[in-house]
Amino acid sequence: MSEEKIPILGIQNSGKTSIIRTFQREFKSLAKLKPTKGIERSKMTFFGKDLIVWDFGGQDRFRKKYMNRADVYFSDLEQVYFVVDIQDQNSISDTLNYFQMVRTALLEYSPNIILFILLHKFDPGLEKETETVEYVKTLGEKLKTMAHPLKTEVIKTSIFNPISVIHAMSNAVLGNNILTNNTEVILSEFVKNNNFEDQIEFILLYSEDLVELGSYFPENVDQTALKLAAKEIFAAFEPKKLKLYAGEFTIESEGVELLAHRIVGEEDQNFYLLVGYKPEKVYNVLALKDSVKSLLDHIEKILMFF
Ligand SMILES: Nc1nc2c(ncn2[C@@H]2O[C@H](COP(=O)(O)OP(=O)(O)OP(=O)(O)O)[C@@H](O)[C@H]2O)c(=O)[nH]1
Ligand SMILES: [Mg+2]
Repeated sequence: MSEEKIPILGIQNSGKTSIIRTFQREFKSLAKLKPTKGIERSKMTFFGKDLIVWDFGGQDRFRKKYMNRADVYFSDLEQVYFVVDIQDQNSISDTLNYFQMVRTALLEYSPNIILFILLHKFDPGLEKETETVEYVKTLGEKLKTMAHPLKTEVIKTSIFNPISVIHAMSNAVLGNNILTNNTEVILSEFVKNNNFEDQIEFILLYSEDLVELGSYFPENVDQTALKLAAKEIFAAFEPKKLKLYAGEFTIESEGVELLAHRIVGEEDQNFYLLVGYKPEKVYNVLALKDSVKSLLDHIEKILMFF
């Protein structure tokens, strides 16, 4: 099977290497990262699909090299990530210049790609700062316009909210996958049909290796709660620990209760459905748990085709 190449671009210090390490759950290495020299490749395998993530070190001298050999670096791609540091407004003109160059190269060598624009370092808490939110929104729109006619998707990420990084990177692993599209629909219909809008904080469906296969978030998702829940999720997903748990368990973290179910799929692959809710907002916890069980049946059937 051929390997898919996924480039991650952006200027120096924007957070590319941190994003890759977070996706690989190498949290310990985050504290001691050095600037990336040239291109660093890391190989990952998910669902039998081999990916090579190309971490394009972002210092100016390297950027020039990539652009001089654009035919080599930017041909035959399906998707590209471009990382923007939203906290460093001084570097934004540098970022926009680089973005423009990358766009030109992609239009020439891989015009059908999806360009994922990561508005990065959108750390938990920033969603409460009106000015930052406005700035980030405008920046996202500007980049989308600049990228035209390339297909784009704008995603906010932060290494302090690992779920946001997994969410963004799962696109690379799964591509434009029918299963994930279906799962998204099923999860949001589940919430709507049961009138759970005000009760459920989030729903996540993960594979064993923590690729997100689908998610539900309400419009005004509480980032702080999610971050805390994420910590618990990652603790629970340590492979050794996981064995201790039965098919179903709950975790409570700072007011968010996490209902976790393991689904065993074909060839003994594990999948996890995580439903986060605040008990004080739920009218009837037992009824909620029952509904989640029926959702599980539904998802189980779909996973069989995956
Ligand atoms: N606040 C905040 N800091 C971050 C985040 N992600 C990365 N950083 C910090 O940003 C700095 C640069 O991160 P790197 O991942 O090394 O950046 P890079 O894009 O790989 O840089 P080059 O290799 O030089 O191209 C480090 O100090 C990280 O700790 C984030 O989500 N929030
Ligand atoms: Mg780096």
